[in-house]
Amino acid sequence: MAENNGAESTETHGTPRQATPSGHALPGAPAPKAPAPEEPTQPQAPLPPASDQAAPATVTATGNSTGAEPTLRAQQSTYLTTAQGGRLPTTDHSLRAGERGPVLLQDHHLREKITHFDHERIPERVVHARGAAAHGVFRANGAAKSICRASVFDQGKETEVFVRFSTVLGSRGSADTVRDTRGFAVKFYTDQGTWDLVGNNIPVFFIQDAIKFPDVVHAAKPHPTREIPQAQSAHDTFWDFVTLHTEATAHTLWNMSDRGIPRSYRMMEGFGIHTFRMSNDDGTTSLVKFHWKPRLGVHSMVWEEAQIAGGMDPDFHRRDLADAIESGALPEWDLGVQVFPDTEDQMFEGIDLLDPTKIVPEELAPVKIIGTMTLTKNPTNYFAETEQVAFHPGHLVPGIDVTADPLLQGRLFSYLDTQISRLGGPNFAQLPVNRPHAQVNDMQRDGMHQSAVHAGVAPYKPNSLDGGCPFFAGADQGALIDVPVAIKGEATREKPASFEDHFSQARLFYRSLAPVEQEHTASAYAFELAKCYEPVIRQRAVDVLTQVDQELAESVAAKLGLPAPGPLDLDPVDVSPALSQVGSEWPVSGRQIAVLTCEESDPHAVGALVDQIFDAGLVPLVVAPTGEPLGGEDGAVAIARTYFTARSIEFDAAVVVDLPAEPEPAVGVMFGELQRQGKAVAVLDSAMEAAVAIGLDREYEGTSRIASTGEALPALRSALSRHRVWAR
Ligand code: HDE
Repeated sequence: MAENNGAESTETHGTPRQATPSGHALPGAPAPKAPAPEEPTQPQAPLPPASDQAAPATVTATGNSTGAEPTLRAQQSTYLTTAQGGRLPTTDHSLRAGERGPVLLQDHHLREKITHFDHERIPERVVHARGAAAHGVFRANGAAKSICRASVFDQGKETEVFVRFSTVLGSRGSADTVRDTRGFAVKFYTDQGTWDLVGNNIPVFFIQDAIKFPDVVHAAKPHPTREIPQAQSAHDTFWDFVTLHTEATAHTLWNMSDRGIPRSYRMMEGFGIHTFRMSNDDGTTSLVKFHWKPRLGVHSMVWEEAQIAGGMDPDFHRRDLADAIESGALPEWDLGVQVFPDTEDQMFEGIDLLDPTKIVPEELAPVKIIGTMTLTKNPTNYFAETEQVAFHPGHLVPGIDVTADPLLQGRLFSYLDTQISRLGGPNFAQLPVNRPHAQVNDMQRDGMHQSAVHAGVAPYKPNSLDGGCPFFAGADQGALIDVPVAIKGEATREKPASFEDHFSQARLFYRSLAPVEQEHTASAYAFELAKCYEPVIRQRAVDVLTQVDQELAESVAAKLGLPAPGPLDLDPVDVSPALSQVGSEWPVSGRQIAVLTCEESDPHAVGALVDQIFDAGLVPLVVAPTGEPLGGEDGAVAIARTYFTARSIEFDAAVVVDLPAEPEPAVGVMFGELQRQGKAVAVLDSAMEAAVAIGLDREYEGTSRIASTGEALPALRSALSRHRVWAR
């Protein structure tokens, strides 16, 4: 229970009293300028909520709210100034003793400019360093209200969010398209305080206990000797760890599957992984697992695309997210929960809900949709927002609580700790992107980078000098009341028997995949293991796979030239069709379509096709031999790429309108890639022979012959909505 909600309190609520020059409070002393408000004796209605990212109770020395206009505050003057506001006549010439003489130490602008520059970088995140983010809004549909009292789930309620997607292993400048898990962290700025749902795109984790986190990260990061490989799991130490800690088998399998190389952040699922505890208005509790379901479906690259993109466009995912938002193709996800009874053993259908290496198949516990998130705005400044944002799985609101999952418990310690060093002290909650949109009145004071000017003299409780402020809230004022949970047992470093099964869920995942996905997974294992220098590690990895699936173990062994495992006696598992990405149809909005042309192409026909593609909500990229617009300057069709700069990875499908009479080799390479990557190609009759001559296979399942450009989109749509021509 809260200690006090005002009624029996001896404390009074009011504006802090004025301090004397010596710092002592003078009860009831008037403010120097404005007349002092009368000091109330009871808790009052809160002030109106701060506007977007406004600073709660944070006042500058000049009396302005620092948060109300964060961007204005950063760039207030039309003139270039020093950091102290002195206007500058130049910033290109340092002060020198004569035109050719030495630079003078007294040049403050020079020293200030270079000193600030010297300190522009902060330490990158120890994991998840490479990320991209966006602002958005979450709209609740009311379906969670019966199980959760958090106001963010009130029917129709809109809550602002900031979302950061990331890779895990690479440094800040590494490629987006590497094989890795992706972070999916959402900050909900709710009116009851900030709630962070800090998840991943894979629903299981490598380890069951946070105490192993430094070990798995040391194993996965570049080798300490040569600091290679960057952003890769294809190396000895990673495979050494995951084969010796077999609880990592399921997560490793997910990483080796197509889930490890998403097509776009917009096309990833997100998972809270751990089980959380929700409580409703009556105090009834339920256990839940969170799922984000992308409206565009879950889609991946093929390995060849990921590799080419790593060289051609290492910022592929970052660009894709920002372009989509800028063009109005706003990414959307439904948020859902799997709900389980909060039983004493916290098990469901034999699955330990506290084991973060396990999922509960959706077929056993359907995902109930409780709201939708739309990303609406790109960050204004990468450093200020995407880099400085600080998520924490312990940022919770009333009605959402943690469980005893030992991985989650360790995370609750780690995030704040790492942020204190990454963000240079304990006051990073005052940074605009981290400020709650609920009102803040804490008793934390001082520290590095303190930018609030706190009034009053008594940041402790109870106090009689600051009018007793701030007050405690009770449940009816939306206080964070801990759910009483019985804890019993002896302190032990043992793990429960239910954590011993390391393979059945890996098997469940693998057997739920379509054959083409299984093939990709086996190839990924072979690729990564072939990069390991130590034969013993390759063999051990195959040995682990013999606990998962006969065919997978055989296939990987064959690809590595290792002996085939003998017949295996593995328990059968039920499959979960929801885990496969193949077979469904999805909206095609935002997909990129190449329009291949030559210098003589009819600008009207190409222009009409470009319009049709735009009208259908897709993005045309016209490719031509040179950058000269088609049809001359008037009524021209702009050229997005030349054959020299274009590469297959940018397109989800292609329309061949014309080809140059003597195409450069890059065009043939593009056809080969489009086919290998299972992308649909619509070819005008008139261009078919030329296309076949340079490598298009007319028997390829994805090739369609069209008589006019008007037939292009209908010909491509079905393959696009399935993401790929899977029968390639
Ligand atoms: Fe994290 N993780 N993590 N993690 N994590 C961090 O916090 C940690 C885990 C996740 O975009 C760090 O501010 C431990 C699981 C995301 O800013 C750090 C353990 C899941 C992000 C940290 C885990 C995640 C992080 C590094 C094992 C999915 C990026 C920088 C117990 C549910 C958030 C930072 C962003 C970041 C610790 C495991 C998700 C070091 C100790 C499981 C999405 O505190």
